[in-house]
Amino acid sequence: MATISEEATSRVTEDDVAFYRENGYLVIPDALTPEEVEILRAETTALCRGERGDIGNLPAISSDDTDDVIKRILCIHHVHRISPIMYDALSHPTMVDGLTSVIGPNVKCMQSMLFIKSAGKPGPAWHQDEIYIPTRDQSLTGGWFALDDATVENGCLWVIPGSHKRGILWPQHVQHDKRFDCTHETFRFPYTDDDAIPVEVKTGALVFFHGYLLHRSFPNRAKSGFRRVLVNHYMSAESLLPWHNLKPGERMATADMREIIMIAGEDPYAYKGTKITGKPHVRTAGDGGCGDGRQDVRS
Ligand SMILES: O=C(O)CCC(=O)C(=O)O
Repeated sequence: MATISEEATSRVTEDDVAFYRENGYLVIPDALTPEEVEILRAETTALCRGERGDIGNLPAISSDDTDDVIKRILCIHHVHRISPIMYDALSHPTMVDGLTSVIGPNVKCMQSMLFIKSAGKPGPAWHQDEIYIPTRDQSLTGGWFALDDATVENGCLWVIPGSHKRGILWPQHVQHDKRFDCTHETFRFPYTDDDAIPVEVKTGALVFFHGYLLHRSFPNRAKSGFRRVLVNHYMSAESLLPWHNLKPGERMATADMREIIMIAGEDPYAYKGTKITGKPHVRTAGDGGCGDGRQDVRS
C-alpha cells in the first residue's frame, strides 16, 4: 500500500512561529506533495465506501459513482482508527515539524476529522476547539491538510486573527442557522464579523490553528466539487486530557483520556498505556434535523 512521505524536512521558521503566536494560525503551502494528496483523496473515497471497516452511522448508498459515494458525507471523525494511511498522516514530517515548533518536543494526537464538504454542505459555526477538547495548558493545535483548494466560494476556514491571545473561552449556544452544521455557536465575544478573515489555501497546504482561536466555515457554495480536508488535533504530552464524561468517582484533576497517539518525543504517562478502541463516526450535517448531534460533536 502506498504511504505518505517519511522524509524529515524542516519547513517551519522562527518567523512562522512568531506569526502563529501573534495570530493564532499559520499556513504552510505545499506541505503535501501532489502524490500524497492523491493517496489521501483515494483513501477518503475508500473510507466513504466503507472499504476500511465499520463506520458508525455511515449513510447507506446504492450508487457506485465516486462522487455520489463521497458527497453524502459531511465529515467522518476519527478516521485514523481504521485507516493506516490516515494514521500515518497524523505524523507527516511537516505536521511534526510545525507542532514541535509551536507546542514543544512532546506531542500527542487525540483526534482526526475528515471533511468532505461537497457542494451545498454546511460548515461549523463560530467556535474554539478548546471548548471540545480541554487541554488545560492551552496547547491544543489543529493541523488542517487541504486536499482541495479551499476558497471563499467552497467554504474555506474563516478566523479572527489574535482572538486566541486573551485565553478566554466564550459561551456557546444552540444555533439553527442553515449555513452551519450541528455544532454549537460561540457568542458574546468582543469581535465582529468584520474582524474575521478567510484563509484561502491551495491543495496540499497545511494550516495550523490554536485551540482558543475563534474560527468557522461557511457552506460550500460552488456548483459542484468538494472541499476535502483532513484535520487532526494535538496537544502537549505533559498535559492530561479530561475529555469525555467523567467516570463515577473520577476527579477532573486526574481524568485523562488515553486514546492518544504520540507523534513526537516522550509520553510522561506511558505507564498508563494507550488504547484505540472506538470506531469512526459521521458528523451530522444539520439540514434541520440535528437531534442529539448537538451534543459534543467533536468526540
Ligand atoms: O474545516 C472546516 O470547515 C472546519 C474545521 C474546524 O472547525 C475544526 O477543525 O475545528
